[in-house]
Amino acid sequence: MTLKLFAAPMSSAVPVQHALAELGLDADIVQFDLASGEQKSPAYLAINPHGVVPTLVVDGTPLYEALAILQWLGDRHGVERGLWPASGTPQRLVALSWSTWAYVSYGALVSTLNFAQSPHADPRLHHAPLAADVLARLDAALGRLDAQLAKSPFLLGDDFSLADLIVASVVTYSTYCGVDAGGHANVQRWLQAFQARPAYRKVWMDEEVEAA
Ligand SMILES: N[C@@H](CCC(=O)N[C@@H](CS)C(=O)NCC(=O)O)C(=O)O
Repeated sequence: MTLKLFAAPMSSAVPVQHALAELGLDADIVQFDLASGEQKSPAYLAINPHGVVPTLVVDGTPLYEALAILQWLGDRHGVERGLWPASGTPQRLVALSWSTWAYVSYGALVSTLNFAQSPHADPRLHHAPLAADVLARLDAALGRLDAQLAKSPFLLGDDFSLADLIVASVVTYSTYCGVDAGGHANVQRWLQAFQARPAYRKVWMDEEVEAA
């Protein structure tokens, strides 16, 4: 199987690079400079019509949307490595529920927060009451995640899985957007375990070197 990943520094492609490293998979990685607009070239739009990264090309077929890529990596390569639950198990349902929650439900709130207050968003869209309301909703969401993590060290039990990678990647990103996870002790403990993983440290250290 050949894998080619279109990525960019400090982007939604980094969790995919982290997952590839956790799985020990080799991929040909093409790093775009998003500021130069390479992702809008006709050649790339023929691969991903949305003109964004990441795209993972699997034996010539493009797969896009970070969540879809990560869930596919779990299905195709994670089960045999003990990093994703087998199809038909209750744990698979837990993995799909939390990973989709992170990108879709929690992620929608983070996007709204960015529109409402991010220095990178159009200031005409800024809205302090909306930002405050969304921050309260995000805090409540983290409270529910905290309750799940009170039951076991990781989302699926005693061992780290790609479900943790997916959810913790989104939660870590949200902390860079202004979400304070400090009031949630189980989330804190779990984020520290996630960020201490050698594959996480390697991928992010490479990112920092590239961005410097
Ligand atoms: N929902 C998409 C979001 C992809 C996305 O917006 N990627 C950004 C980088 S984080 C991008 O490529 N931006 C370039 C652009 O919009 O031109 C996913 O999860 O894959």
